[in-house]
Amino acid sequence: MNLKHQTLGELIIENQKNSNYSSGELSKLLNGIGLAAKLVNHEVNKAGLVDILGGVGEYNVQGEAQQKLDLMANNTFIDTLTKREIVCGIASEEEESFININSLDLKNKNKYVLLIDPLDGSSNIDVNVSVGTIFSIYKRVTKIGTPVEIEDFLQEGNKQIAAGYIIYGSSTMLVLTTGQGVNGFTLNPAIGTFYLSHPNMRQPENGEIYSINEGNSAFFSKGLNEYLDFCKQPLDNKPAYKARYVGSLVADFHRNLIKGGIYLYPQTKIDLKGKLRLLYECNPIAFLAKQAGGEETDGKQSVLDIKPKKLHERVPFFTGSSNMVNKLKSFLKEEE
Ligand code: AHM
Ligand code: MG
Repeated sequence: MNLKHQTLGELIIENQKNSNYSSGELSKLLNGIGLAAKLVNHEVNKAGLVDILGGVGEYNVQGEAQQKLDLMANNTFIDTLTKREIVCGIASEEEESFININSLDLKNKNKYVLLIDPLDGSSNIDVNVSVGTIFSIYKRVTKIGTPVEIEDFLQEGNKQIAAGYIIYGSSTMLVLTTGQGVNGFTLNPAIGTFYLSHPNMRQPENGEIYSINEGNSAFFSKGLNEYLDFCKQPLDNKPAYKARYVGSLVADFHRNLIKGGIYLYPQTKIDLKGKLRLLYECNPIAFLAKQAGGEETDGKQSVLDIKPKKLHERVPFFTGSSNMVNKLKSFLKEEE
């Protein structure tokens, strides 16, 4: 079959034959994520039509105003996956603590836990700009059949079994890795099927785009500001790089994955750990970047090597085309 005619479901079944995870559990989980993504996509797409926009007047665990669609996406992913009994635990950026599905059902013998940012970039919802869902899957480390524990979630990113994102953009795409490269699927909304539109995605080694909230530059380190000056240095009478920043990690990463570029969310003198969450945002995106031939770092080490201490931990994060990230690292190293 022509690869481009393959669906997400077909590719999952095909991978199942070749992988160690042949029990079908991972396949069911990935299909469940695909289903929840379609439900969220449906709501996000009609957001302008119904009274669903705007905040709900509540604050999530990070102290940020929650949007109605944030809550809807959170509930949709949790309900869909809990009802299908395909995970033993879920941790969400929108929930203070992890959800123990085994304590609801002691017959639950599933071995995977899911970590999810149900609707990333939600400050963009009101202005019709792309938002996304980011997810990460690990094998639990505690005994199967018992309630999950915090250590099942606090694993290093390099232990991820699968990770991906859904971008609700001009078209809806699901981009996925199970550790054998990266594949991108585009949703055909007429029939509700994800088709393999971007097989074996590779991030160009070089790029011309840098993506950062430069409005914070007064609070950046000297080394980072010197790197940003370098990005703006003219080369052959034109600027070396273009600045492009959506303010939605999924959208900024997705563009840079395809075109080549670097995304930066550093620590600042005010936010010493940066803004992005290690478990829900940085680890899954870093896994995808590495699988696509790109690079990632927290400025000193791969984020995938960080042993998390808490669920909502934040880290500085830089990811993109390998040569661009390596160049950034040389500027950050000089200031150590
Ligand atoms: P969120 O999970 O609350 O949406 O925050 C994460 C988002 C990222 O998608 C984006 O890259 C970043 O926050 C933008 O932050 P800022 O507005 O500080 O530039
Ligand atoms: Mg987020």
